[in-house]
Amino acid sequence: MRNLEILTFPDPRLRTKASIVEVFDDELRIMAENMLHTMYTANGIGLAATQVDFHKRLIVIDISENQDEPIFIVNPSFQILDETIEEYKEGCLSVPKFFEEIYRPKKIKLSYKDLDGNDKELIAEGVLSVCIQHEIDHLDGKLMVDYLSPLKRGRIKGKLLKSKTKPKQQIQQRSP
Ligand code: GNR
Ligand code: NI
Repeated sequence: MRNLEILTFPDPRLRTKASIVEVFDDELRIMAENMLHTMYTANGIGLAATQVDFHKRLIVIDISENQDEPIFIVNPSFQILDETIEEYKEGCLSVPKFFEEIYRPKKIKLSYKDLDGNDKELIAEGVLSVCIQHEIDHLDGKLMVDYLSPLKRGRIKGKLLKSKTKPKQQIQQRSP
């Protein structure tokens, strides 16, 4: 399995709108397995194909403690079952080290296809609901930071750009 590079904000490729998966072949399954491996290595609970520069509507999620309950989601869409807005302190592997309160509807019904093209549905609330909505946003080129004020978003952008252009300095600073 390959560990894929995760794009970070403000990389413009994160703004790409992913296209519908039409062919359910080995290429798709291999990409899904590589994404799962990449997500587990990064200790994430979800990963959208957009984040690894693959612009198809494919998501992997695993909210289990032991990284042993992966869900592979293709061509997702959802319906809101409970419009109550809940806040959750979200993180994103494409916005590393920042955690912000984001507000989303509480309960959803997700319709999707599995890796073999079979139709599936699931009802989600809590962290699973948050994660699904967060990942579908990625497929539409939308990021967690888009829900923040321009000021906050600008600060995060500045800090991430700085940490990217000065990698050596950053490593030296972290060494004892
Ligand atoms: O690993 C992740 N954790 C997380 C925590 C709260 C809300 C959403 C997430 S998703 C994130 C991984 C990621 O960036 N997925 O796109
Ligand atoms: Ni994310």
